[in-house]
Amino acid sequence: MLELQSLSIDQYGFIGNVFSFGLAVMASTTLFLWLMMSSAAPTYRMAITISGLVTAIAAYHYLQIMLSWDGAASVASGEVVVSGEGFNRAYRYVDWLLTVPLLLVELILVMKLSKAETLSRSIRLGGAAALMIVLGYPGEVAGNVGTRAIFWILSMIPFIYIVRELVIGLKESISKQPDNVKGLISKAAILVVASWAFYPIVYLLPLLGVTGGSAIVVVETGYTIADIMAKAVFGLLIFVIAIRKSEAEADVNAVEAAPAEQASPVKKGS
Ligand code: RET
Repeated sequence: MLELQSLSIDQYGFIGNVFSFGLAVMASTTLFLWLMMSSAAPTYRMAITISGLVTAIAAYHYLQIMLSWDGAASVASGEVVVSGEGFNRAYRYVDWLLTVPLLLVELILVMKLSKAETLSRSIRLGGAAALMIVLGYPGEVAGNVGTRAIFWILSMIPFIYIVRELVIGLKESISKQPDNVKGLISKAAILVVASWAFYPIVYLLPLLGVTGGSAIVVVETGYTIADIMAKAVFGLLIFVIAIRKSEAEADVNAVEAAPAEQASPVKKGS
C-alpha cells in the first residue's frame, strides 16, 4: 500500500511541488510572525513566539520531506524509478509530535487564563495530542489495510477527547474574553477543529478505495493543506488576536490613567 512505484511521472512531480509550496509557506510565515512580534504587548509575545516556532519546525521538516522525496525516486526513460532508499514518513510524524502540543499551548496562552488553568489544560491537551500522533504512526507505515484501520481507531480516542475539550471546555473561557476578540478566539477554536478533522479523514482514504498513485497524491496533498491551515493560517489568527487584545488593554490603561492625572497634577519645578 502507498508504494512509490505506482506513481505516474506527473504525480511524482506534483507531490514534489506540493512539498516545496509547504516549505515556502511555513518559512515565510515564521519570518512574518517573528519580525512583527514587537507590535503586540509583551504579555502576548510568548504566544506569537510559539506560533513562529511551530512554523519554523514545520519548515525544517518540509525541507527534510522534500529531500527524502527526491532521494526516494527519480524519473528515467519515461517512468518513475524507485531508488530503494524509501520515502521517510517519520518526518511528518515527528513534526506533528513537536508542533501539535505547542499549537494547543498557543491557543491556551493567548487566552491569558489563570496560571493553574493554563498549566492543567496544557498538560492534559498536550499529552492527549502526543498520544494521538504516536498511535497513528504504526498504521501510517503499515503495509496492510487492517493495521491502518486498527491504529486509526486507537488514535481517534485521544482525538475525540481533544475536540470535546476544545469545544466544550474552552466555551466557558471564551465567554470571559474581551468583546473585540471573542469572535476571533471562537474562530481559532473552530479552525483548529476543522483543520484537525482533515487528518483522520485523509488517513482513512486509502481504506476507502483510493488506491495506487492517487492514494499517495491525496494523502500527501491532504496533509500539506491541513498543515498550512493548522499552522500558518492558525498562527496568523493568533497574531491578530494578540494585536487586538493589546489594543483593548492599551485603551483600558489610558482610561484608567486619565482621571488619576487630573486628581494629582504633577507641578513642574516644585
Ligand atoms: C492521525 C492518525 C489517524 C487518526 C488521527 C490522526 C490525527 C492527526 C492529527 C494531526 C494534527 C496535526 C497538526 C499538525 C500541525 O501542526 C495521526 C492522522 C485522529 C489531528 C495539527
